[in-house]
Amino acid sequence: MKTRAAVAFKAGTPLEVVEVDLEGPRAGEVLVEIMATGICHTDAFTLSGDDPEGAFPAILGHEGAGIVREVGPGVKSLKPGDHVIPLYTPECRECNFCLHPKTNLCQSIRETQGQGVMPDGSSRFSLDGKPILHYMGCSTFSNFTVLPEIALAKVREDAPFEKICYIGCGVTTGIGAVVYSAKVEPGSSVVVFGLGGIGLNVIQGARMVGAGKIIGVDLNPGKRVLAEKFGMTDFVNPSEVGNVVEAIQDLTGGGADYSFECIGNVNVMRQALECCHKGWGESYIIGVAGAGQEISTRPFQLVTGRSWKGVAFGGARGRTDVPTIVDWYMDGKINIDDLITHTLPLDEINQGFDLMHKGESIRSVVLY
Ligand code: NAD
Ligand code: AHE
Ligand code: ZN
Repeated sequence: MKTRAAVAFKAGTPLEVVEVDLEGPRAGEVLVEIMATGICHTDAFTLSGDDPEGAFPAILGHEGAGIVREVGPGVKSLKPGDHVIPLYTPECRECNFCLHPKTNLCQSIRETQGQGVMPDGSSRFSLDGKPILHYMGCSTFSNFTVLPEIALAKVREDAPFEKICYIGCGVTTGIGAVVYSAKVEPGSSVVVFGLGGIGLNVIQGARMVGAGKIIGVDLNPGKRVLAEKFGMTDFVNPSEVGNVVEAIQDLTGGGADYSFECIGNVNVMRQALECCHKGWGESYIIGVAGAGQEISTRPFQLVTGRSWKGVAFGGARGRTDVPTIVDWYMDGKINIDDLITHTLPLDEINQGFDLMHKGESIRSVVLY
């Protein structure tokens, strides 16, 4: 079939909306009509050329929601008409990662996914007979896409696609880091570095579990009002304080119980670790840093009881946890609507990237 898609032909250039060819689902695969997709900073990161796994030409996008249109041989858990959210972290429920209680990082198809192809090693997308690569196993910047069955969470049919697409990455990444990974206790102090599409979800996750102080750190003072609405109790602008770590130690009586880095800046990652409380503070890296970047600190920071951790997709097991997060939204337990600041047609997708780079959006959502 033919489908409209925004193609990244090479790093550092805008996406081009063209009609591409899409082959139908093979064994264990599912054809999905994407109804809406968010634009995450990670899409911009890969498009910039900083992603060591970035390969082109590719169809980016990994934060979508849609409807199953066709299933390949052997697919049992899904049927045409089902509403689904694509999962860049799949859940096969069989690999040694899925069977381990301490991780959500299913590895059953990770290698081919990183190469931009389906598990059998080939791409379903092409243009003029030449293959175009998949991205993060999702490629939600295409109106129709093909995914493995294990990379789709079936969700309730009364949930609006244009809102729940954000659960495909940002919402789950932020709230999940608090709830599933850090397991933040009521009354804890939490610091969130970067108040964008991920950080604001960390903030609402912290409020949801009853954290005490919730400190937001951002260079953009324009993020303050929305962060307060989502539960931030204190704001630190690094350009207004001499030393960010000391400012947080002062606000928390010696250091934070938990910190989350939601930027992808290795210098900020160090601050996020060092602002944690001696003896027990835990720092979680969520932000994705470019090729060649490395983190550093004095080992004494760890010897004295701070822990440095990291998390992908909020520690969520997608097929199990994503339907629950959709319920949280539908029951009014979490706020997604106020974080979706812009909606755009596919033809204007590059404007969504511009808004992100200018710091004017939280999430832009493309509606097909
Ligand atoms: P975003 O652009 O919406 O937000 C980033 C925020 O950081 C902005 O508010 C910006 O003003 C602020 N900022 C930038 N530099 C800063 C600095 N030096 N000090 C303080 N604030 C600063 O991005 P996003 O969509 O929220 O994504 C954030 C990061 O998380 C990205 O690196 C993205 O790739 C990553 N990410 C990781 C996962 C995961 O599973 N680990 C999932 C999604 C996104
Ligand atoms: N490809 C990059 C790493 C990118 C990365 O860390 N991606 C996160 C999700 S970001 C979503 O917006 C992730 O899932 N990581 C775990 C994994 O298996 O990729 C690189 O550095 O090579
Ligand atoms: Zn993302």
